[in-house]
Amino acid sequence: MTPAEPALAAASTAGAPSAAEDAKVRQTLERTWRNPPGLWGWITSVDHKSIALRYIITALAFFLAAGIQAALMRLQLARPDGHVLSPDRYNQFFTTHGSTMMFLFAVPVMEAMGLFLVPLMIGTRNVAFPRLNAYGYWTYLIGGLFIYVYLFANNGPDAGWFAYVPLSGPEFSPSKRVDVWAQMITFTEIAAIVGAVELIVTAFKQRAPGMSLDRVPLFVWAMVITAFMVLFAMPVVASASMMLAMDRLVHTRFFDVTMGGDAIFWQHLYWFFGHPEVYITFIPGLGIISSIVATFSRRPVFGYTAVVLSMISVAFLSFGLWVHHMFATPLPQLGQTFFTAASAMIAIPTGIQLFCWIATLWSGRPRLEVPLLYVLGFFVIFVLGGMTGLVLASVPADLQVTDTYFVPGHIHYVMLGGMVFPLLGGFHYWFPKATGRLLHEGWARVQFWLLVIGVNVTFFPFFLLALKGMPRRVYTYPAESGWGGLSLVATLGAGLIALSILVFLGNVLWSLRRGRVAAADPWGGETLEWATDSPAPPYNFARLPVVRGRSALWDAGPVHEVTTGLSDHRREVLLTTMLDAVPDVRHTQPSPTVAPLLLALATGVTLVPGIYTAWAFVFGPALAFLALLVWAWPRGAGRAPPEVVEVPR
Ligand code: HEM
Ligand SMILES: [Cu+2]
Repeated sequence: MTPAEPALAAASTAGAPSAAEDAKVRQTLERTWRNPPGLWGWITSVDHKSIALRYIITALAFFLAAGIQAALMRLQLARPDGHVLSPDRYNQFFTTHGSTMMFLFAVPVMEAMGLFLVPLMIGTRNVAFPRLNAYGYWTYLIGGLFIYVYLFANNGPDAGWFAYVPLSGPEFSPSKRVDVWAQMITFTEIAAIVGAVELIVTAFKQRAPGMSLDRVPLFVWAMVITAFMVLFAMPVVASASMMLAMDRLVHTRFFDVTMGGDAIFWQHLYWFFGHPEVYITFIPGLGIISSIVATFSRRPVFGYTAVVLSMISVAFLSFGLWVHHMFATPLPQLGQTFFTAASAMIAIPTGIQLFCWIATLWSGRPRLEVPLLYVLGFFVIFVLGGMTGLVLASVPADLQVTDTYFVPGHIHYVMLGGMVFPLLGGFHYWFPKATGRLLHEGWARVQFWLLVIGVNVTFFPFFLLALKGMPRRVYTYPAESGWGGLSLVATLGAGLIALSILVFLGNVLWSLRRGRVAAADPWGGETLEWATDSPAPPYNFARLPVVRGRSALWDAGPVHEVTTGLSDHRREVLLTTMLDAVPDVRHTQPSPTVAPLLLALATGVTLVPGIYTAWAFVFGPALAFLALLVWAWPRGAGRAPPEVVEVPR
């Protein structure tokens, strides 16, 4: 930023402009903020909504790909001695399915919800670093396509989603499969960190005047907390994956026990990330639930401070639990006890939030619309999953069920209940803000019930199979094992889940064209995203709103207050102070550019050949340097340089 100059214009509040004036302002803003037309516009966009929607669609595509693998695995396991998949394919599929769901679906889709909604909820026009945001998306896309190209070439990773050494090391996995996995981790972690930086800076520096920290919507809090977790967790796994790749490519010995390396060290690094990872996908879900609960019980969530503090304590605690994934390794007794206690403790802040939501619903006038249905589904399925987590957190029980079907049973209850249900609730809730139309309610209800039934019919038998001794990650089983009946039930359940997802996709496609047209605020919402049109225009708000209370829309007075003084002709955003959101400076944002795509391609040209030759780390960065030149090149003589103007307090 350049040093602040004396004020040119003040951000002040005024009454609503006349209709004619308003239309003219909107026209100018539209020209300033819209994406350029056509394919070029698509490639160069730096708009947070376009990029977030792209993220969401891409993540859903990966969800479908992983779902198809899941369906094939379930078909293979439907009967004893199945012949749908070879053992090798099965290994590739459970690894790619698990890795896709966690790295290419759950984390990116939740961050994308934040990238779409946070600027709208805090009343600003874009995220803080728009080009970096685009770079994050392209990097994620390349990393995801990379692993799928290899999977199609029958070279998908096959060492499980946590790639334990020594199995994943050079000795026992000599082909390129694990390198593909390790590099995919690096790609997606770069993207996740980029997204986190966007969310934190945007939420702390670009809130609308008046939105002091104690008025920040709970969803935004959830995304900020998640982003901080990403900043602490992702560098650890990205370093671990690079160490693994180096062990494999250039014969470092980080994890090689025979040469003084340490195999358990891999597990520590992986789970120091891996446990918080689960919460990185739940906490945004908690934010979504808070938004839905408030709107559909028509009152603010009970215990705002308690909810924020419990999300923060969940985040903190989740970094102190990772060893509960390693109870089957040699650990001192005291350590085991500590991690058991810490694991059980996380139930406390989670419980507090559940009670706050129940109190809100209890004291409000709940309307049982589809988004709220998903919240109720979350209550039931997530709580069941959480209780099976208590079993895994206690050492003697864990030693009995570790590496049995109990663990996939637990994973799927918590992930589907804690992440997929809130996400689907959020999709139904915010679909009008993204598209201008509502999803069809009847089909949405059909989808919901298919999913609730399907999830239980699929995954409850997993616990029973575990009690009958079925180990996880087996591609088949003999008829004498007695697992055939329950396995068949699980496969039929997976069919119901698939049907539910098909209904959802059909509903989306139908509603995009034929759905009921949505007004700006179809649900009577509490937060600022409902103050602007549906779908949100490229500039988000014609005049930035002013916030007078914790519930921005419900607490607004009879006079519609807005902020004036931002240029309509430049991509200006208003920066406000961190605690009180007092207008501080006006900052001009960059216009659309192809540089982020170029930099992401350079990243690809580093990391993909990097699994074959270390020279990639020489020529790749050279290309990245060229891309950065494009990025930083001063653009056109007539163009105003980014400008920062201080606003008088
Ligand atoms: C949509 C329905 C789903 C079905 C039918 C399904 C099915 C399966 C199956 C059959 C396995 C392999 C079990 C084994 O052989 O040990 C598996 C593993 C796994 N799934 Fe899913 N799954 C689904 C959704 C999800 C979701 C939404 C997530 C996370 C967001 C997820 C995460 C995982 C993970 C992490 C593993 C472990 C992979 C490993 O052992 O390395 N799954 N799933
Ligand atoms: Cu854990």
